Amino acid sequence: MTYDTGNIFAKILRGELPCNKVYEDDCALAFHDIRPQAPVHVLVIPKGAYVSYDDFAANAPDAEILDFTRAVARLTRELGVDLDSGHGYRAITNAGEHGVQEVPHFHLHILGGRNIGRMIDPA
Ligand code: DGP
Repeated sequence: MTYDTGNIFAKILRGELPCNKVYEDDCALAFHDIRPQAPVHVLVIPKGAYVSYDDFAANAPDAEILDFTRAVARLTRELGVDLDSGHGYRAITNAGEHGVQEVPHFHLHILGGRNIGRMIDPA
């Protein structure tokens, strides 16, 4: 799947649209989800142009995957949802049609601040 440079998160990365930023480093940006589904609902995205987790996992250079993963750990600690200082969280990424992905730039949802409940709606 070709990366669409006009997607909303690409515009946020270019500074063309605002976001409520909570974390940024060389490889990643994290900001509050516009439609929060938990007290903590933050999206973390790589700065590289990847359509989905599937694209990122298959095609990103090793260093980018490592840096992104470490950025997630720093973010969860800053958010206070990590297992040392907090009560945990759920990390979700939606990919493609069956994953019901809305924005075609890879993003990880970090959900916490309460017990998140069942993993998926069984319906
Ligand atoms: P999904 O692609 O299905 O994983 O969901 C995309 C998420 O992105 C959804 O929870 C709402 C959020 N979102 C969509 N547009 C914006 C936006 O412009 N700003 C922010 N902060 N979040 C957005």
